[in-house]
Amino acid sequence: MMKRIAGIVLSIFLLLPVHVAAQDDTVSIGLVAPLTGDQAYIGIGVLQGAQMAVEDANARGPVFGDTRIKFVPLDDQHNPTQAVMAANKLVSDPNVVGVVGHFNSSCSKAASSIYHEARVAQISPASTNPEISRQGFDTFFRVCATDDVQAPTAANFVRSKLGVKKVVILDDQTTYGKGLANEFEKRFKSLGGEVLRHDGINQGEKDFTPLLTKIKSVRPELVFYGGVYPELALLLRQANKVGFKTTWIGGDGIFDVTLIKLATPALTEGIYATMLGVDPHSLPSAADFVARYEARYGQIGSFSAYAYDAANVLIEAVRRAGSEDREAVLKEVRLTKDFQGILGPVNFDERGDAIGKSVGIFKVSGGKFEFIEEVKPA
Ligand code: ABU
Repeated sequence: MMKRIAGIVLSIFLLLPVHVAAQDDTVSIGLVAPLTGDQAYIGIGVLQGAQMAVEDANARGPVFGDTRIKFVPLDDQHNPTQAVMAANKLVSDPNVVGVVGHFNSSCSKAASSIYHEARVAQISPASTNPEISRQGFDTFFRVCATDDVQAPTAANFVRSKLGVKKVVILDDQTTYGKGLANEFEKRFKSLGGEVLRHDGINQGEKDFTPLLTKIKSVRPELVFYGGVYPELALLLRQANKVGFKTTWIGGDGIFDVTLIKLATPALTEGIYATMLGVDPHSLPSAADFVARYEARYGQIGSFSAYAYDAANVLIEAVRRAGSEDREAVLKEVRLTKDFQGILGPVNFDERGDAIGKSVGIFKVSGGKFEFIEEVKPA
């Protein structure tokens, strides 16, 4: 009998380390955004939002069994080549079941075929170009509105609310910037507006004064900018240098406090931007996240709450799948129904696009983006 008890005790003792090891089991979720370079501020906001979702989930306990979530952030520097390298790195790790990312449409699009081939769910918090979800990849999802909604909203506002007839359009020739600008042009012309010029710039370019001088000479009432904030900050500074004063509007890519810091509050005063919804500060559902984020990091990034929602959709899918099987997780992401995100319910259509997401219009006033109105989807 004593021998039997000793045997049981020994077996329990031998089993213990195995049990402890099982508690260290993880399933990995990737995050890819521009974490270095001139878009790092917005990218780090995305990283921090997703990271908080993972930390919150792990604080609640294992996602299934003894398994907790491991967070694997990678930097794509808003460069599609780097994005593909990051995607290849993530999918080569069999522990990775899903990815929050990327931020830039050009990067999300370039990486999407890698995730598709590897059956890894990709949920972008911010990539708004409509073409990404039209490639037929059942692995792509996003929690934000798309530019075929965002740009017409801007054009309607410019034409009807601001009463502007003659514009110049500038874009940064990226998947996002060009797509947004083209959609704006289409709707603006259909409303009887006139496009005096439509020019392309290059990301990373530093001297826009020759172009701005030409634009100044056609005297537009407004310039629509399709691109991200670093180049717009330079454009505004150099427009001031060449004595070109007009009204500017851009999309969610310019919606970042860094624009105001880089270009100065004075030169950004009165600039309009569309954003993919309302200010999270005004949403009771986002209050807890915003308070915790801002206590820890300072002002919430423009896409931090979107990243939090995207990561939580993915985490919830892993929980429902109860498995590290990529196909099982993917199936659960697809089955997402009325997920209660902090920015509102998340549902996907058959392409993986978010259903029912609105677009907000903001104006820089006193060094801050002030909310003007929300345009709900038709
Ligand atoms: N949607 C804003 C910037 C990210 C992108 O779509 O490229």
